[in-house]
Amino acid sequence: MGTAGEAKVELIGQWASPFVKRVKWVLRMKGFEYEYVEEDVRNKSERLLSTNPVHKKVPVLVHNGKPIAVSCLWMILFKGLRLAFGPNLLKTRKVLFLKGDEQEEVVKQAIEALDALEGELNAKKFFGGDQVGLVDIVLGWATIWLGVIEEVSDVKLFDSEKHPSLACWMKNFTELSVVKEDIPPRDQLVDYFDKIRNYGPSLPPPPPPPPQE
Ligand SMILES: N[C@@H](CCC(=O)N[C@@H](CS)C(=O)NCC(=O)O)C(=O)O
Repeated sequence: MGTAGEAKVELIGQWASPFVKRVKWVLRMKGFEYEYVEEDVRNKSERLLSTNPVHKKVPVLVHNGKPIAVSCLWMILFKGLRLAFGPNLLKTRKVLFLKGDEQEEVVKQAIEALDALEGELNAKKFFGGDQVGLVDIVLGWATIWLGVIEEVSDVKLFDSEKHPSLACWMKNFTELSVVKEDIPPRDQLVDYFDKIRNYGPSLPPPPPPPPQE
């Protein structure tokens, strides 16, 4: 069991989830110790169902036995980000499940979002300047999962020539020790999301074993 001062902190997560990774990044950057509990999202544990009875999703942060509504926190942030950057980059995930015209429309929106982020970064190291901040953490999934989505969906979203600031940011972000130490193996992510694409989001086949914590 992890501790933060006298507090006991647990994170219920799943190895391939970008949402879970965000929470891990924050906890690690802030120096909190925590216990990580891997969840099988296809065969949800009593613990997950009792700590997140409404959404039944990971991540769930449990602080001194009390679950914290992580989703609510991120929803507030996403709202702010949507306002700041126009089309939500997170919609990119939909590319995985779409084909034809519908997929093309989401691809167009994702590229617009990347263009807006490129303008926002404007050669800065991180979105807030020299120091990594919450915007980087919220968007940080893109440094790992965007390429996976592109590969699995056979689409091109990110272009390092058109998005040079984002290319540098991706490198800067993935070089942070808290990020670098905990990147899931790319081939396992591709395999996992390929299965999700083929079987649908709600019924993926068994995931591969999680990489070592
Ligand atoms: N907005 C939610 C999204 C969480 C989410 O979608 N988690 C996925 C894993 S990436 C999950 O638990 N899926 C299980 C399910 O849909 O039943 C949050 O930020 O907590």
